[in-house]
Amino acid sequence: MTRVIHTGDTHVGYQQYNVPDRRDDFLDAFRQVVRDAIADDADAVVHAGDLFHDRRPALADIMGTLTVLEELSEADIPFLAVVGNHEAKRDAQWLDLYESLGLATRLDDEPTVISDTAFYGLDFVPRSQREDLDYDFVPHDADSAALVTHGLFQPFDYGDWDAEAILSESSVDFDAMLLGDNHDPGKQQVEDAWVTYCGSTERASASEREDRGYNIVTFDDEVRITRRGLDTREFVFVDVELGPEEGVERVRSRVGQHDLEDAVVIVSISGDGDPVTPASVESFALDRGALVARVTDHREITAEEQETDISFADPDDAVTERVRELGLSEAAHDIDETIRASKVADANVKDEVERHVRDLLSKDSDALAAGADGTASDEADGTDADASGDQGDTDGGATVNEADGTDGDGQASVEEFL
Ligand SMILES: [Mn+2]
Repeated sequence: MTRVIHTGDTHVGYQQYNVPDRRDDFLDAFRQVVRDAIADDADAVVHAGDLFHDRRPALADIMGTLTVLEELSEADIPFLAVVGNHEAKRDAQWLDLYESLGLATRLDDEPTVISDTAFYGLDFVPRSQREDLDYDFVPHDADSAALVTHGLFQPFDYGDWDAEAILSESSVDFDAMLLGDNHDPGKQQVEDAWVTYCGSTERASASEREDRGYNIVTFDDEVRITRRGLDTREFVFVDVELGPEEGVERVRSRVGQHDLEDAVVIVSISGDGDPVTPASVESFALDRGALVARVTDHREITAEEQETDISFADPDDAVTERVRELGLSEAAHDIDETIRASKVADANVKDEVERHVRDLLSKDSDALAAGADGTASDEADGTDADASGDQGDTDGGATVNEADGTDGDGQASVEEFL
């Protein structure tokens, strides 16, 4: 019997919302996984990619991760990993550094046998290069075998890489595929194998509402997958649907019903009612001890109301308002978020947008068509393509121009980023 912890998408070094505490949170979550493995005396920790958020992690992140891996190593528990899309470099990987220090094993097409299970690895492979893969693995004589890899796999939603095809083409019979990339955990049976995502260990975006955790995978006569939760930063999600004539007071009162101390507060406004200045809700939450507060207003506000509502107290708010006026598709909004907001590190923006656009277009060739509610498409034509280097820019005027670069009225303008 072999019992391993399957984790991934730890995104160490991600300073989410530009708050240093959040950067610590991502390392803390990874440390928790490792300490659980030690407490449980797991046979190994298997990491399915995106150990780091950025392919150029800061020295503090490299050192912090080193310290965590040393703890694991002192407990004689192997760390087996593959390279994800966030951290992949063209030449040597950070994982190789840890491997050279005896702290990690980079899984590949040769078996790494732990107890009576053979583990293999396949790093993230960009879609354009997948046709060249032959899924040829060196044979093993262990009782069970698992493939650890990173990508969006069918049969899960949004998959663009077919797990069933990999299982049938592989020269080794795998009992399980241990996956990273999709931050939502899940498991499905494909033919005779279990295909499972462990999920991220901290919320890397506000869409990751469910509690975070990891998988415990046991290889015996059969494969068993259970989950264990992690104690991560508190997120408070407040979804407010405003009725006619309701406004900021209603939003504040809903937000005020929660314990906000040290929490990340994510407020989502929909429905009807009066204009609400996000900054007024955000400062309300911060006054009550929130670490971070973010407000998204999903209502359609007319241009007339908009003019009286824009506050330049915070240029980011003004940009958010302006971007909403542009009538972008959901897809273009996503891309704007990638480029302009702090979610993706500067160095990764170009690749992330490229990957995202490819994914979107492969699913729906109209994905980047302008949203139906566009009111300002004329102004949207200034396609400044230099946004990727300028995320830190706090000059309101300049940032508004950069936001135009993601204009959804043209695939053409988006393609300038590629
Ligand atoms: Mn990830």
